Amino acid sequence: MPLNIKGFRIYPGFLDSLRQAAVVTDLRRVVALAPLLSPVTPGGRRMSVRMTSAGRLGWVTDRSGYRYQARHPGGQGWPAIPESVLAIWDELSGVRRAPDCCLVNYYGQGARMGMHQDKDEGDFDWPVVSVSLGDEALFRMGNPCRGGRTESLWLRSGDVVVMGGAARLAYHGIDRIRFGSSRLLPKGGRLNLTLRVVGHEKMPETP
Ligand code: MD3
Ligand code: FE
Repeated sequence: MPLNIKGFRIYPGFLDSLRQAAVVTDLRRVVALAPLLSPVTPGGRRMSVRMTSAGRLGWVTDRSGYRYQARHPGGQGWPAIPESVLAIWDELSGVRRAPDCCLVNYYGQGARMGMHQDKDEGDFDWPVVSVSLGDEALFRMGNPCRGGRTESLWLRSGDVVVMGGAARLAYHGIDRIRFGSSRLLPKGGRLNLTLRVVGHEKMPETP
């Protein structure tokens, strides 16, 4: 059965191989300025996905919690979101403001991402645009509450997903990748970009 969650739109093969390669070239500069990190969750577990960000704000996690912040943990500001990536947002997001954050997720062999909601942003009314590059990934989409039935689909290199409306707060995750299924990245693996409007930064909890 196809995914039929209001607000979930998939554009299979939206980026041709030339555009995929151009985005990867631009991401090499992002990763050179803001190296990929192996983040640790507030519960103390190291994530298997490596991450960095571009844009005004980047998403980070450590023992102090999940948040957006203006600097890479190394101290430098985040690099700008490449034009090749902003163009995808402009074509598909349906909104006229720029994203604040491009979260860059790298999945090496065996990496996965457990079911979660994206709710560290200040405003959930804006869409999220996700770009898949490299190896195929088994994506799982659930409901706005934990549990219930889920649906799975393979995301392939060049696919773009737009999450808006009810889908924006649905639980989702990546169960596994097919390491070596794409030749886009010479060393294999998968890159996923998520473009987000963060709005105002979430304030630390006041005791
Ligand atoms: C559904 N990334 O970075 S992208 C994430 O492939 C994340 O790396 C996955 O979940 C990945 O938070 C999935 C598809 C996606 C992105 C954002 C969403 C699905 C979403 C936000 C709300 C609902
Ligand atoms: Fe997510």
